[in-house]
Amino acid sequence: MQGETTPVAPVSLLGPAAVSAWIGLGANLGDRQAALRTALSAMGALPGICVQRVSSLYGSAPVEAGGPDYLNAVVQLCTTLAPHALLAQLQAIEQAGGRERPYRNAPRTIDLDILLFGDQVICTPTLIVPHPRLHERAFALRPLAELAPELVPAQQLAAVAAQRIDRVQGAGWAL
Ligand code: PH2
Ligand code: MG
Ligand code: MG
Repeated sequence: MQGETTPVAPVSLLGPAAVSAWIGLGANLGDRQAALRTALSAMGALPGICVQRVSSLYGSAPVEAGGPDYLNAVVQLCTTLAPHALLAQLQAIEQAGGRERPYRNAPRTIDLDILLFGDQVICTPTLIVPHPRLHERAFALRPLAELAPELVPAQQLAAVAAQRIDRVQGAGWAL
C-alpha cells in the first residue's frame, strides 16, 4: 500500500552494541566518482565499521555553494564507534582525499557528513546530529530516502523538490 514502508532492521556483524549511522558523501572537484569510491572502501576498512548499504549516485546542483555540480550519495554504516570517534575517522578519510577548506562550502574533493547516528541527538561544538541542514537538502534527503524511506517525511522531500538532483543511471558506483 502506498505510504507503507519497511523499517530497516538493525542488522549487525559487529554485535548488539552496533548502531546504524547514515553518512552523506559529496564531491565536486576532480574525479568525483573515484573520490566517493575511495571514501567508501576506506570506511569499510576501518575497525568497528561495516558498510551496510549504499545509495545510488546523484548529480546535484551546488546548494548554498559555488563551483561545479556535485556527485552525492548516502551510505548506511553499522558501527561500534562512538559518534566523535566516527567523526574523527571520517575527517581522516577527507584529509587523505585531499580535502581543503579555504572558506565555508568551498568546492571539495570529498565531504563526509554524519547525517544520523542511530536515534541519537548530539549537540556539541564539533558535531551536531541529526545534521542540522539535512531537512533542507535534496542531495542528502533523496539518497537517504532511497535507502530508508521511513526516515524521510514526504513533506521534507516536497519542500526541496525545486533543487536540481538526478540519479545517475548506468554504471553508478562501478564497484
Ligand atoms: N555540500 C555542501 C554545500 N552544498 N550542494 C550539493 N549539491 N551537494 C553537496 O554535497 C553540498 C552542496 C556543504 O557540505
Ligand atoms: Mg557537507
Ligand atoms: Mg562536511
